[in-house]
Parts: sequence; structure tokens; C-alpha cells
Amino acid sequence: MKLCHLADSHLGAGDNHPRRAPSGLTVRQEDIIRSFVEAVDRIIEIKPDVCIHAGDLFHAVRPTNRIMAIAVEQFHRLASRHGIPTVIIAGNHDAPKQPHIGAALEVFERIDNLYVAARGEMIRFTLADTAFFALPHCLTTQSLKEQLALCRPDPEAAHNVLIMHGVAAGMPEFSMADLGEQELPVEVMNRFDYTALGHFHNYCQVADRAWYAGSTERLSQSEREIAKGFLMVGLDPLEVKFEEVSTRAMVDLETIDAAGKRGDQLAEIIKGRMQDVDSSDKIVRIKVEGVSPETLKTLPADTLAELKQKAYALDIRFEKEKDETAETLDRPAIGQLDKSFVQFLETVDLADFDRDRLIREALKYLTTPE
Ligand SMILES: [Mn+2]
Repeated sequence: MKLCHLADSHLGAGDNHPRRAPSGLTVRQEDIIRSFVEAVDRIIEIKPDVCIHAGDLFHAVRPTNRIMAIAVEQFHRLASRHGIPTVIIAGNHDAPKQPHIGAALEVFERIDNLYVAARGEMIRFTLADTAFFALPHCLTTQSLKEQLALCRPDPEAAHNVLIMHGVAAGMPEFSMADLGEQELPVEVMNRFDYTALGHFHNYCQVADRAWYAGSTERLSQSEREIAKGFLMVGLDPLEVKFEEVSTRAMVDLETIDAAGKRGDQLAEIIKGRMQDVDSSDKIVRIKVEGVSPETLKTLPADTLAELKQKAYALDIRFEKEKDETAETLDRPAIGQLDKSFVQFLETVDLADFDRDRLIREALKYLTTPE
């Protein structure tokens, strides 16, 4: 039995990129789609016995119609046109927070040769000699517990494969700091011949026979040094091999110290650094420390705008001068949490609440130091 295991394609992500392609999608959304399609192309060439997508196919609960159409086309190619049995589960990004909303993936249930687990319940099926247990994202910890209890390998099957999405329990390094991410006990994984995991974006082994496939493109700077792609898995004997797909380069430039510099001097330094890395086809991040109000005031806006125009993507972070009494501006964990909270609210029925006020109050709470 030969498997291909991929996950976390996050189709639709990148919609905040300022530049749009002729398709109407942003150029970054197109990158993320391109890497996913490249993975599908390669899997079709490899022609495994089964292909597994371990969750977060979509970046959001409600992907746009265009993104839906692209995803349907690719899974129709894989499963129906090329006859590769394909399994797909909902992850925390594409599972609804309320059952009546339903997952976008439910639409895929009509595709031939595609097995979809997106309704909060484990589905179990046998392909050739192997039993598959596909556990989608669950709405509550209680239902997760009940569903995990049903993940019992079939002693009659030659192999048992488990598919799940979430954080390997007790290993916080695999957390994505998302609200609602679920904890997956390693002892359940250890019962199976292979566990195909989704959620953590850098491919890696978690237990003796459990792996994260990683995402098919980079979704944040923390992934810049890790190759992206999918896993090829042989079950007899267990053999896992990483297959890389092409992605856009991400660069984190050395921090610039702005102390004692005027804005125009600072802009020239940033310009020089950008030329050194040839930023025209890269996602570049640069941090500037020790920025005084004067430096900020004398920053030439047109030079910065021009640099942003020339780069594929440029993220300049200005940090205030160190003030012993002030909190640092850099609060990465909160940065993730406030975004997830706003995204989470979009999925909740807030009929009786003032949504804007709730967001305002929550963000105040999340960003105010204790
Ligand atoms: Mn996830």
C-alpha cells in the first residue's frame, strides 16, 4: 500500500496582498493555489493507492466561489479522472463553528472516489487491504473524545491508517495558536500503522508512525526555512519520503537599528538592503528597532511606497525606541490570537450582540498588558 499525504493547503489565503493578478485573485493567493496544484500534478504522476488530505484545504469556513471551483476541479482530477481514491478531512480552519453552517467540503461528497469527513464524525472505510479512519475537526472537546474512542484498528485489515487534524497532545511546539485547535493524544496514534496529521505547517515526525505533512506553501515567516510539499508513504515496511514542491522565497532581513538616524537616512538603508536580496520575486520582512517619533516624521512616504511597489511583498516593522516603562510593541502570540478571534467571530451567530463592540472590547483585553 502506497500513500500520498498532504495537508494545510489553505486555499484562499493571501487575500490581503495588495496586488491582484488578471484573474482577480491576489498574486499571493495564486502562489498558494499553484503549489497545491503542483502537488496534485505530482501525485497524479506517482499514482499512489490512496491520497490523503489531512485538513485545512481551505483557509476559511466560507471560501469564495472561485476558490471552491478551483478545489473541486483538483479533487475531481485526482479522484475521478485519474482514479486515485482520495480522502479528505475538515481542519479547524475549514470546519464550521456551528453545525448548521456546514463545511464547504460537504459539496465534495458527490465526487466519485472521494471520501469526505467533514461533519464532525469519524468515517471508516476499507480500500484494498487497508482500513482508514478519517476523523474531521470536532466541534467540542467532548465530541472529539467520543470520536477518538471509536478509532480502534481493525485486526482483520493488513494495515490501519488514521487521519486527524490538530496538535499532538503534550507537544505545544505543534500549536498554531489558533482558537479551537484540538489536542490529539499520541497513544491513539500509536495504535495505528500510520497516522496522517494536519495542522502544523512544517513537515515532521511526531511519533513512531505519525507525521505532519506540513503545508503546501508558506503561510507565515516562521515557515521560511522549511521546504514545502507532501509525503510519500509506503506501509510495508513503513517508509516516509518528503516530496518538495516549488514555493515563493521568504526572507527575513537583519534588524536595522534606527537610533540617531533621520527618516530619509533610514529609507536609504532599507533600499540598499532590498537591492541586495533582489526583492522583486520574494516576500521580505524587515524589522527596524529604536525608532523615535522624529525618525517616523521624517520618513519619506514616497520612497517607502516605491520600495513596496518593487518588492513582491514587503513587510516593514517599526519598533519604538526602548523605553524602560513601556511594553514592547512586539507581541507575536497576541498578534495571532487577536486575528483568530476576529475570524472566529465571523463564524458565530451574534444576533443578540453588538459585533463591533465585542471585537473592540476583546482586542482591548487581548492587547493590554496585565
Ligand atoms: Mn489547522
